[in-house]
Amino acid sequence: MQIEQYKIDEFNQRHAQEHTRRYEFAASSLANVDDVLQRLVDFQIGIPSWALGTGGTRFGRFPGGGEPRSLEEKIEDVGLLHALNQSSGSISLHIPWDIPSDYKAIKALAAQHGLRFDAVNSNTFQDQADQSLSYKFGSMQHVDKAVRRQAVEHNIEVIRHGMELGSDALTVWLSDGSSFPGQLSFRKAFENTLESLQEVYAALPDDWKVFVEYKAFEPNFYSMTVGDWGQSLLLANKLGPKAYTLVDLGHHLPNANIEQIVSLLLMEGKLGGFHFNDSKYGDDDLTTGSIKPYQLFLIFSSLIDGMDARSMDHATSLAWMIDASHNVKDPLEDLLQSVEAIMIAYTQALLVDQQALREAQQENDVARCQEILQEAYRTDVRPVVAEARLRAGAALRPLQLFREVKVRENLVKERGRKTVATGL
Ligand code: RM4
Ligand code: MN
Ligand code: MN
Repeated sequence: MQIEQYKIDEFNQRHAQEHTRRYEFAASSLANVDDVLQRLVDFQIGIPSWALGTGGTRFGRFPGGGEPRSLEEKIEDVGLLHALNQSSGSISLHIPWDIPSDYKAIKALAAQHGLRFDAVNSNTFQDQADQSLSYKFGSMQHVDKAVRRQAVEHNIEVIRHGMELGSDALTVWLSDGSSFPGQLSFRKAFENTLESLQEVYAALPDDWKVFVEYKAFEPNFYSMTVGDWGQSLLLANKLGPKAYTLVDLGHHLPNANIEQIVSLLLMEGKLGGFHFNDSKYGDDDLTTGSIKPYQLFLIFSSLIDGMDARSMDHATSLAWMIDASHNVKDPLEDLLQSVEAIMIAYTQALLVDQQALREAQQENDVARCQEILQEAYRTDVRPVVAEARLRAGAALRPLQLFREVKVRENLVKERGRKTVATGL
């Protein structure tokens, strides 16, 4: 299915009057609205190929129908999102779930939808049917060198696929760790992991980055070998200038101060990318901004402060990606909501008067500091985000148009009710 531009324009026409009224009001209190709008148009979020179908929990899975059956259909789905919001301009692939059979054709299809390939992900947290050695007791940390070698070779193969598609980063998330005290030597596990990552690092093309993603728990519940940002940063520093830490919002222990973490990673020049999602308890992989929107805003505020301090381009210096799992919502609707929440938080963070904040900090004016942040957070920027979409040729209200043109119904008709996407 494709959404023709005239349908988007027609929809926008119908909502133009109301939008203009709301936008003019919002814009009247913004000093630099054109700059904000341009930043929003430029800001693109990577969509995870593994989250285009229904996820599930260990108790069950409730497929919704019309899920993408192939990499081509996954690209088509991201193309639909991008047509609706013009903010989902890339797709992040997971190997071996998404092995391309014809690179040229896949690249052409992505280009046709205005998409590029974001970081490619390796998978050594599952055993594949044709795999000779098991990852039951870890991959890069494994006590057996042959298992580690297999994990390294897989990562090098992932880099090769990525190179063919024009990606320029590899994300490594390891489920390695232990579930019981005494099961492994923390030091040995870390050293083995470092050695394996060094072998992968040696195979990285010059203009590539490797992102080391950390996670505090699950599937191992006593220790995770890359369990927090300290361990990831340690690895990234030892690996070299092409290695960075990747922050997944759901991978922290409860109440972790993520805005402080990103601030220090940026200070060290070692923040590489992001996996957006939201959670109440653990790695819940819920819609971004659905549970803790204020935290999301604070993270963005910290990011902007840190990026500006190093003169980093907001849109291109970090890899902005979503990592989610959809159990009760339509995956595409959920992703539209996540992108919207990210754009809102980014816009609000752009409104923070950083200069005034620094001054208030210098004077230890705690109340004023809070006022400055909350002034921005409590601004309704939705019309500004909508205006940026309008200027980019997208829909004023992506989710509403998604329903009006019956995207899901059409996908079910085309693909069937009982399709299962590879991925989570
Ligand atoms: C993990 C982690 C990784 C993702 C897998 C599927 O929890 O977040 O980023 O690749 O899930
Ligand atoms: Mn992740
Ligand atoms: Mn995760």
